[in-house]
Amino acid sequence: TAKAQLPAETPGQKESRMKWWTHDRFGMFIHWGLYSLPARHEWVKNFERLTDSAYQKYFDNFNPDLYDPDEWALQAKKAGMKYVVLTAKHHEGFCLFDSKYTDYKSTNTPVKKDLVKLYADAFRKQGIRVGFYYSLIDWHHPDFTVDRNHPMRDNAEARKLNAGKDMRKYQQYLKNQLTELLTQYGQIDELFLDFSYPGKDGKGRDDWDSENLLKLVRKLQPRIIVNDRLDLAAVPGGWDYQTPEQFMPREWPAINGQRVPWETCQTFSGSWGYYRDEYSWKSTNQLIAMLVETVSKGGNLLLNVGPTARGVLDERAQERLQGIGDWMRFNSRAVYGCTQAPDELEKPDNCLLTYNPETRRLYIHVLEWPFKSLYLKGYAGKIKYAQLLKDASEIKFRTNTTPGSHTTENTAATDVILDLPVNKPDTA
Ligand code: FHN
Repeated sequence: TAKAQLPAETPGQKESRMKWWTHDRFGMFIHWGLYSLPARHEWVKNFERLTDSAYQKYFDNFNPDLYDPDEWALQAKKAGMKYVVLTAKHHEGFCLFDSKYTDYKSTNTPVKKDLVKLYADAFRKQGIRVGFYYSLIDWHHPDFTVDRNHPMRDNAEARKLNAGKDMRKYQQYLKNQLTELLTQYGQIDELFLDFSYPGKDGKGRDDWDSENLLKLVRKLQPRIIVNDRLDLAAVPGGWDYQTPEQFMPREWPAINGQRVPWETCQTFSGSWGYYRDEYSWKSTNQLIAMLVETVSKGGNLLLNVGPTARGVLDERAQERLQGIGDWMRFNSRAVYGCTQAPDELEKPDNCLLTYNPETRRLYIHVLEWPFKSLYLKGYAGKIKYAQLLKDASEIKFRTNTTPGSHTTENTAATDVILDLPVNKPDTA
């Protein structure tokens, strides 16, 4: 297929299109599908080499009777999440929406509902921008060839069926379903396509017909923000943001010295789908620090929940969302509209910095409360006023006032000393 010319866009146009995203910083990822029934990882079909017929029992029993997307949306809103991305279809191929191109969809299961429609309406009602995750990979579709990532990769029979098959029918299926998702559910603000694995026995841009797919996406939703997993890294306009997954970049990712938009997607517990028996859950404080560190490096955090097969969020997730929301109530000003602090401002020990370039306010996130003084090297003349964010109580600051005496703090005249309360007040 001839490769499409992707729509040209100036850096200023892209910046304007992504302005809300760069401002909002914090979104909810939702991984939900048939894999919520086995409840032991969204790759269970792959890890356990399950055939379609072995997996069918999850389709036959998919009935999230307690599904209430209004409840999910309220929990996201209270946590301070400004956008949301739901798996409309994950690698298992099961569609949470009423697609006319497959029978493998939620409206044909006992729940009989278009879960995506209910999701989009509920989150929009709370003023939360709506996005989709859509899997390029499909371990159920007959035209998706068996490859090194497929559950049937070790099955000679399945491999033989494959021989000589090309992906053009499947490419059309992708286009048809993305057309449904991008025309029947209102404005879609983010599209998380997942994922390419080019090379031997893999799949990449030619298998997806990526340029034509992306051209279609941009035609249907011109303002949409698209991730970097179509294997178009080297193609101008081939992606909008980088997607470091379950890790924290050491610094703001850059290409040829140019910092790029990025969104790290993270889980509470390591698994994306609901995993009943997984116990390595990150603490609320770890998650808050993760959000702050992400923003301190100019990035967005897409934090994932994996609802159960009854359609409710795991209590462990709800507890953490509540804790993050309690923190955001007082501190969201240090997240929304913020980014990495100017390079000339040195980061004090055990602190993270976020900065709002419009208000020119610097936020110092103190991870380890120091005894009495917080040293700001080279900040002299740069600070007008300092306060604790939570209660707006003033924090006095000075340069070193008694050089040479036994009380000297050995700081240079260009340094500033913030005199913090000795004990971290619960208002900090
Ligand atoms: O294989 C998927 C995985 O299940 C999950 O959806 C993540 C989320 O970014 N993406 C792929 C792994 O990179």
